[in-house]
Amino acid sequence: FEYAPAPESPAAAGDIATSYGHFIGGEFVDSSGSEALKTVNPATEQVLASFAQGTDEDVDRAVAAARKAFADWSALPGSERAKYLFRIARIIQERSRELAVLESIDNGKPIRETRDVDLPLVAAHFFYYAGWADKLDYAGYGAAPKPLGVAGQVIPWNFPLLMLAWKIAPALATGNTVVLKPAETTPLTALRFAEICRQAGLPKGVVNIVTGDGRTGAALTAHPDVNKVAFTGSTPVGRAIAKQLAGTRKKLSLELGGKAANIVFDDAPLDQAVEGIVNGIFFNQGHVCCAGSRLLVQESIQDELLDALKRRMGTLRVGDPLDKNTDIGAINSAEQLARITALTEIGESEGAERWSPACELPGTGFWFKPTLFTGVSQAHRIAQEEIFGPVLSVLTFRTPAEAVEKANNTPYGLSAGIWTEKGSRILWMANKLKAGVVWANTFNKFDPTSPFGGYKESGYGREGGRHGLEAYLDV
Ligand code: TXE
Repeated sequence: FEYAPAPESPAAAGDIATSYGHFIGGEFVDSSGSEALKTVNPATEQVLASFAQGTDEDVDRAVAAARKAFADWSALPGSERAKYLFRIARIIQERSRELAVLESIDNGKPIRETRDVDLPLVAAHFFYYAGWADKLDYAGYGAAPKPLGVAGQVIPWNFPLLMLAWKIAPALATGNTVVLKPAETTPLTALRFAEICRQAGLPKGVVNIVTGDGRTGAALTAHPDVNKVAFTGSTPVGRAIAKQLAGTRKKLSLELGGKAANIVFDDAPLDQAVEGIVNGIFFNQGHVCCAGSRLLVQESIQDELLDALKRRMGTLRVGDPLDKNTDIGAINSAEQLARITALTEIGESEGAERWSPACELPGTGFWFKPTLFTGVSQAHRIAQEEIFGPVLSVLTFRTPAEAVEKANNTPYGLSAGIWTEKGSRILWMANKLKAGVVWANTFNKFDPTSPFGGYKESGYGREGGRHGLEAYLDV
């Protein structure tokens, strides 16, 4: 592969401070405690910055600031709130190169993705929900739906800024105020977003960012003056939050794990399906809750499809996230790399056959080769558990009914993909699949107008679209 434009410069990420506090009441403030965490560039293992481990007192201050701001913010006409959201969206567009580079170095994902997927979608969510802010009466809820109050939002590390946008844009459009806790391995773009709130002149306290690990997250979700909790992350933590909130009057939405089936029928356009399979599992290193981590292939085309897939996997470039040619970047953390490694070892010990293309991995940093498991049966752990890495488990089926049965046979139900030329089969399958999103002849397509969320242990509530407003309104 010859075409190699110069890699993106880390300097384009702008100034990164050596240490960060929180963003509370419109100001950057120190933590009340002394504990600090570090965020590293997963491609180099170099420390990027240290940041505060939010204490109960910090969370308390942030919730108080959000409460104070709520009265005026919720009383603003929707058209006025919309102006702030439009302004934020435009600043994100103007600063998108800086944000894309910052996201790539803090998260490890390829610049091509942060530049072409994450950042455009982040802006799109603010534009989209800005459009709703003065039209809530038409959202299908009858006259004058009311905001809930202070939203406590906890997000993961796989799409740091995009998850922030999914949470903050609808909350603000509907008149709520926010305390958001980013993940402990990727706090930098959320802290940069705090600067953007200032640049947009957002009233103080409408958005507050408190950093820290799960302890800070638990303090936020448990806070008695939080009215609404929105969480994206692992199923065990989602379950713990649901228990914690039982008996309180807090409204809760959960977006948890997945184990999506990408189902390929013998009449599918194979080249297109191969691209969809590759995009489905290797996009964002497979750190995607809706990743197509199980390939269900119709038995008669198994050999042909797997040959084509292996050839395509052989062309994937793993390495420097800032290289514009890179397809698969760094695994986000040493912990996540250890989880992926452990589950793939279990896959081998359970008898599945493992294959990866020959590829050189950089010496430092956290990396994992694109990996394929064949001979996987439904009972195998690699067919049931979320690996959250670039690892695809292949199963086969003979009939559409068998494909549905296998696709639905996991505790999750977030997404699925179908590849076939038959429109009637797409509709039949989509009805039978227990998944919040079903893609047909494509995969991992996102749009702010479409609701996203899970069935079963993938969670409840929807983000995106008109349905995404519901999570932040009393009707
Ligand atoms: O998730 P956690 P981790 C899955 C994926 C991955 C696994 C572990 O399978 O391998 O989870 O990832 C905060 N109360 N997903 O450990 O712990 C935490 O600080 C409140 C799928 O990173 O769930 C972070 O901000 N908050 C997923 C966020 O929760 C708590 C995305 C997610 O961390 C908390 C991420 C607590 N008790 C992981 N404990 C998806 N659905 O996309 C932790 N947190």
